[in-house]
Amino acid sequence: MSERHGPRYDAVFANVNLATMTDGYGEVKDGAIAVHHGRIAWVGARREAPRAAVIHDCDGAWLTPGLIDCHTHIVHAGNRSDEWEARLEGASYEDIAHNGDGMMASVRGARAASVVDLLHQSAPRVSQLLAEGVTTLEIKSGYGLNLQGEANLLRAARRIGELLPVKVRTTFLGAHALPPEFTGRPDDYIAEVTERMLPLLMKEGLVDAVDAFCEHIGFTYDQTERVFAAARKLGLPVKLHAEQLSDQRGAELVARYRGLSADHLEHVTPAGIAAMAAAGTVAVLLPGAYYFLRETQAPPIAALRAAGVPLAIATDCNPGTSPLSSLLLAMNMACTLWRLTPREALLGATVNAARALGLQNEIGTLEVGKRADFALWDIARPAELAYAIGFNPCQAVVNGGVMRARDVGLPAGF
Ligand code: DI6
Ligand code: FE
Repeated sequence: MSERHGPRYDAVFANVNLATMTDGYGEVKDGAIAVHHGRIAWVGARREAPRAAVIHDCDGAWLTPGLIDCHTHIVHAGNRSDEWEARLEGASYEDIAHNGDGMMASVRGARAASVVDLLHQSAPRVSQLLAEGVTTLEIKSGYGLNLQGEANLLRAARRIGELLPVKVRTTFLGAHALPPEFTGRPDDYIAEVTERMLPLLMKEGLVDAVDAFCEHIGFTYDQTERVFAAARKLGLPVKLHAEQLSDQRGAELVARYRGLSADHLEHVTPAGIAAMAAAGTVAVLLPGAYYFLRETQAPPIAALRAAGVPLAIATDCNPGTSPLSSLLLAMNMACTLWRLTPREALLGATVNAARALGLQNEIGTLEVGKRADFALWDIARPAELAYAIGFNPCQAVVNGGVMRARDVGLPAGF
């Protein structure tokens, strides 16, 4: 490095322990990491750290890749604590869905809300995630179930990415439930989703991926395949709510379309697992929904692991089945309820979550060339991240090389 031309790096974070997540935790004790133009430019031991314009002394903190919540319905209006209370008094999720409540209450709420309403209601939940070191967030539509409603949810999702320090990936989930206007005509609704909604939303730049709910209270295998075929025609990647309540062969279907992920998977079969492993489709585990619905059928973790399927963990933040806005708690639940190791849990919220979004070359590990998105933690060992219940050891967050305070909200005036 030539002194005359000044330092080659914008900033160095020194006096840190790194969990690079490149080989398990990929620990580098007493390390340093340099950033340049928003990217990671150097990773190594502190004693070899290069010069930089700015040196951040991190006081022995642990530094991990920014966390990634790869499955959320976080943009929604209102909540369903009334339905939750009814369930505690004896009703089942299916009973509620068949009564036209449940998800339909959220649909009515979303349709009545403006983009600004959706933004105001959702930002506090997003802020909660961002305070836990989340730097990338997937947000699904699926409560509009018509062109205007779905567009507004996705516009609010995009606005969140503009107004808060987080990268947002949007997923169009038009095939989430059958809207009341289409009662008895699910195939006509799928035509509306594939022939009108998806192309128009795509044209507005609102869709990064396409999802569906393949379930006896959602859509059939064949209807889901029509959605995937439409996505493929537009060059969009697919993912699927698969095998949450029953086996529909959804994992096989999404793997056949080389999908990014199959999500939930409590009822996935060996054939589904084999298909996912062959296609490189990530298993996104959602312990919040399992917990909140008091499910008893755990996803077959040992079989997924044995097949080499990458395991990601996400909040599934939604008002009906997972009113959870803590990714750290999701990690704890995955360990406690399903016996993931704390290392698998952190891999699931970093490198494998990146893969579930198709962003594995961009984020998820501390490697030269990736975006400089980090979380800094006041912990002694990485396992503490999944260990604590309802405790947040995040000290600060770095987005694209820029350090920010842990707690952030919408800018004043919003
Ligand atoms: N599975 C879920 O757990 C959520 N959506 C889905 O397809 C539930 C969404 C809701 O009940 O509002
Ligand atoms: Fe979901």
